Amino acid sequence: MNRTLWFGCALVVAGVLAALPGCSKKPAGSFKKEYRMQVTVGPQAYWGMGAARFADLVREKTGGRINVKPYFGSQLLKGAQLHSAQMVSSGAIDLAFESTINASPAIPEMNVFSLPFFVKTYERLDRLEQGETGRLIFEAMKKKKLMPLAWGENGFRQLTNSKRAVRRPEDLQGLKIRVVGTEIFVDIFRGLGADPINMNWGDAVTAFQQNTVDGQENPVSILNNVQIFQFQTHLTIWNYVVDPLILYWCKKEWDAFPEDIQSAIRAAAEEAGRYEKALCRAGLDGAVSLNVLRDEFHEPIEIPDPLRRLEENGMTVSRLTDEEISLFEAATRPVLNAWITRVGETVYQAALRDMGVP
Ligand code: X2X
Repeated sequence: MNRTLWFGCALVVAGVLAALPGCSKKPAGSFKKEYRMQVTVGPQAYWGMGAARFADLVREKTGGRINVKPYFGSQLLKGAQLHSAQMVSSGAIDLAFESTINASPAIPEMNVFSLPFFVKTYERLDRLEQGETGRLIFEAMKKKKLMPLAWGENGFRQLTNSKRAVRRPEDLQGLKIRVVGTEIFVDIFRGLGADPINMNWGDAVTAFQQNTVDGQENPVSILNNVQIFQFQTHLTIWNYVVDPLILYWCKKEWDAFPEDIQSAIRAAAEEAGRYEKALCRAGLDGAVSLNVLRDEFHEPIEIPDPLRRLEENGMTVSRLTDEEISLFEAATRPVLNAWITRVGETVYQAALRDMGVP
């Protein structure tokens, strides 16, 4: 067969194969040069380190065929972190390692983690992720053209401010608190008598530095990351909401990957998620996560006791007692009740069952 004829036949065969149902998978070698990943925070935050680890693992496990590049600080969104799910769904961004808060405008079910004083403990959180609740959230994502790959974690969100120790709802009266731009946070802080202000994370960090807000709420890993103690010295540990992360990919793009690529990426996501979670929990769950980091990842951690580090840097830490928590719980009960319908009764009931709450 001469060369031209051979080439022509090969083209015809390739065309027929491509037209066959089930043959729409991308052939090896036709991947994008770079898959862009949205990440809200910077590379030094544990969340950012998890994103970088995922990119490394994907490269390693796909033999360099898939190149994921994290874009930190919501660069791809010009700071607008709440648009992440929508952008990944449309394929404008390939993937995200994103907070369930930031994805909640697209997936309202994710607000189950932001119901005030609902989840409270790591044990309950793990049950939600591994149970029916997690499954329902993943299903809701797929319907919105997002392919969930693994859970990560930002953590339980704690309150800091520059004015006074907050131990009771009345201590929050009139404090100007930066919150993420989703409605449930405004409802919670208004309900507690504070003055909540929506801001994207990049603007929030500037607001802390310039002292244009009195306080904010974020997990301790983020507090250490932005050295909040330089600007605000009162910390309230109250676990009032939890902030899991999910690593997700544009579903349309995902479905076109060959199976070996899908399983390599999934394995990378699971490993990176487990690593990132351990970083965020280290020193906050007894020895559990410190041991995971040491035994599985062989990595010493720089801050083995994140709360002590905040205290050593001048913060006063108010660890609320159960009685104190119950005052906040009562004060935010109307918000919780109002948001059950927004989360959806099915997910809410699944969450109660998963957590073993009667
Ligand atoms: O904006 C925040 O507070 C942050 C960084 O925690 C989230 O992305 C939800």
